Order: sequence, then structure tokens, then C-alpha cells
Amino acid sequence: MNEIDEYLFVTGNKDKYLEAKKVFDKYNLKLIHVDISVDEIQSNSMSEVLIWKGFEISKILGDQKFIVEDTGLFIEVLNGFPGVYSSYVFKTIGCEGILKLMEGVDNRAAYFLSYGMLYLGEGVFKMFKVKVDGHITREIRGSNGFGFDPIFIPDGSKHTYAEMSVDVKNRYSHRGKLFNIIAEYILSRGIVGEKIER
Ligand code: ITT
Repeated sequence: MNEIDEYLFVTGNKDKYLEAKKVFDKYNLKLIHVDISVDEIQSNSMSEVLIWKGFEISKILGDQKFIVEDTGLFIEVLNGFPGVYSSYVFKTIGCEGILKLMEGVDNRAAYFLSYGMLYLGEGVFKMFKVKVDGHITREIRGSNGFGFDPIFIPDGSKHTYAEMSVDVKNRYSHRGKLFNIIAEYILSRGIVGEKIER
């Protein structure tokens, strides 16, 4: 594989990388894990936070092509909480805390929302967005995955993400779908081919 087929995935979360890599492998695109921390702005807009983060990272990586992704879990009965605060809420109250907040609540509807930013160098980027509907369980189920995986069942399945292998989770999940769309975009635009011809 030529080095110009490589894309960097900038994330502090190794599990996110492993899921995304499995999708890119399928397309023969090479995804490399890079962990770079940059200051993040506070905003209710996930895409705004992501664009800011992407541009901060581009100052460090120069014209290398990279992907950043931001995900949140939005629970209907909690007016979208934890949403943009998912990372903080997971670290503080975790899955158990969410289940406690929802004790005795019948409306379990929730969704994962993921934004992906593909940075192509020279200030050019593309944003992608995927939403996956599902519901919150009444108890912790499964031990695979990470984050809110043990309490989220995507529509179309009877299992939580934490009861699925990475391959099965990728078939249902926000991240699986997002990286499929990004890979298809890269290949359909011939971005790899364009670079090779130079
Ligand atoms: P980055 O460095 O890529 O930002 P992160 O772990 O902070 O890594 P996000 O901001 O995208 O990732 O996600 C916010 C939180 O949402 C994260 O800490 C998890 O608890 C949860 N989360 C994200 N993706 C998830 C998934 O696929 N399954 C379960 N929980 C997820």
C-alpha cells in the first residue's frame, strides 16, 4: 500500500480507532491512530466544536489528511442529555448513573449522533453526520465495547452494542456507518487516485 493512501484518525480513544480501522480495512484504506490533545471550545453545536478541533489539529499536522470524530448519546426523556456532555457524564455518573436517572421511566428512546470531519489539507474539509436511533436498556448488558455500549440497543437489534462483536456493532453503529460513508466518499472522489497521478 502506498503511503498516500493513509489517513490519520486523531482520537484519544483507542476503541474508537479499532472500530473505524475495521471499516477502512474493508476498503483497503489505511487508517493510522494518532493521539493529539488540543484545547476544545465549549458549544452546544457538535459540528462547531469539531471544526474548531480539526483546525487546531491541522496547525500541528500540516497538510496531512486526517479524520476527527465527535459522538454524543441523546436521550429523549432527558431532553437530549447527555448529548454534547457525553464524555464528562460518562466519566462522572457512567452507565449506572444514566440508568438511575431513568428508573421507572417508560420512554427509553435515545440516539447516537456522530459527526466526522475529513481534513484534506490546505484548509479543505468535509463534514459527515450519522444518527442511529435506539433505546436505553433497564440494566447493564454485555461487556464488549466502551462508554455507553452496555445500555444502548440500536433499532433493528435485540442486543446492546456491548453484547456485539466489533464487526456486528459496526453494522449497526453510528461509527460503523460514519466511516463507511467517509471511505465511500474518499474512493468515489478518487482522492487516492488523484494523488497517485502527481
Ligand atoms: P476523542 O478523543 O475522539 O474525542 P472520546 O472518547 O472523548 O474520544 P467522543 O467525544 O466522541 O469520544 O465521545 C464522547 C463520549 O460518548 C465517550 O466518552 C463515550 O463515553 C461515549 N461514546 C462515544 N462513542 C460511543 C460508542 O460507540 N459507544 C458507546 N459510547 C460512546
